[in-house]
Amino acid sequence: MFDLYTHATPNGYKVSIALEELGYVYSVHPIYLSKGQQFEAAVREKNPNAKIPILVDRERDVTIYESQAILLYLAQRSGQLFPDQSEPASYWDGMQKLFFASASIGPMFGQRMHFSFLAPETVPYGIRRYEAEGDRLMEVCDSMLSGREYFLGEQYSIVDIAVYGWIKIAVAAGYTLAETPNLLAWFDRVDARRAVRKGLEVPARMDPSRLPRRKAA
Ligand SMILES: N[C@@H](CCC(=O)N[C@@H](CS)C(=O)NCC(=O)O)C(=O)O
Repeated sequence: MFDLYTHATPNGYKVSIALEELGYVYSVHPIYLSKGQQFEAAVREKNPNAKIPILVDRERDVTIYESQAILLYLAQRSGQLFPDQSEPASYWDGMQKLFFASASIGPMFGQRMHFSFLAPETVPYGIRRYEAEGDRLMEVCDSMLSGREYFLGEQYSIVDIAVYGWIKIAVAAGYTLAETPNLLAWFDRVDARRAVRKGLEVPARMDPSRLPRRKAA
């Protein structure tokens, strides 16, 4: 029913986790980023921004990129994992947190991984800036989770899936959640879900040992 173009990355995992949670049948098409396969014409015609994840819903002839848009599509298609528009306060609480995941969590955590682990040169200002912003965002998440099991309250949702992708890679890279106890409890709760474990196997298990050592500023 679905074709998922993905790789073992935070954004890729979000979609495989959601598909597993919803029990949808899907074919996996691994895109090897290190080989530059995201720039091939067949990928660019699905996503002009040349990035994974991309989801094709063959039944409806719909192709979507941007991980939060894909999560919202799956939630609306299934009628699960997100508040209904008939409950405006809950719906917009979910929307603002999805945008927060798109505009803050993904870009800032991505830059932190880049400057602290992957950049070919050591840029102390870049390291300091994104380490501080990453720490600050983990505190923001911690405050959002105060007194709540999940980002939207009692109900697990695509907001949890969107944030989990990046917290998972941060933990795998050696960041601790000890200073953010609400985030730590939430992470353990989400990490233990069967669909999350299965989604993390798609397309292949992440190997954090492949990351270079963390750079000092
Ligand atoms: N905002 C996009 C970001 C997608 C993204 O950056 N994907 C990365 C992998 S996590 C990628 O395809 N990188 C390849 C490249 O930048 O060339 C989303 O949420 O889907």
